[in-house]
Amino acid sequence: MTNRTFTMIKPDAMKNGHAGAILDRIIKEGYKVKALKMLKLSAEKAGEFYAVHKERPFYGELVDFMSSGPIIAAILEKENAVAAFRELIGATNPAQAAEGTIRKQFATSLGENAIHGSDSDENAKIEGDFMFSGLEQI
Ligand code: 3AN
Repeated sequence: MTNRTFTMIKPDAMKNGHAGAILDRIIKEGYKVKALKMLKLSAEKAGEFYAVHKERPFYGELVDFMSSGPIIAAILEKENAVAAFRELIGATNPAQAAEGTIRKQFATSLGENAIHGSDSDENAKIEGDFMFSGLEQI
């Protein structure tokens, strides 16, 4: 079984110069890139993307952060992509992320945690289609 997940390299990792190392790690872990672009989200678009967290106390902070600078968005393919990629990125809080995970290596805090990974096949599809047109997905 092969499937897809959606990721974003977040503004903190971009600003700290980790984008190349993170993409290299992802590719070395066997993910095939099916869509890729750099963009800067408006606050409105970031708010829409994270609408599920609207009622959470950190929503405003999250929207401000995600629209604070450029990101790299990508759709990735590998067997069992969603679960495998969540394992590769590590826990939401980098202080709790396992050794060898991307967040352990590159994230700075719970709010600024370097990278996003979809939490289900359904959300991977929704998030990928939110960020990429059909023509941009191979
Ligand atoms: P994950 O990104 O590991 O799936 P979610 O979906 O619970 O985590 O949260 C989405 C994003 O919201 C996280 N990547 C993080 O940037 C931010 N976030 C989550 N919990 C907190 C929190 N308690 N305080 C600040 N930001 C948070």
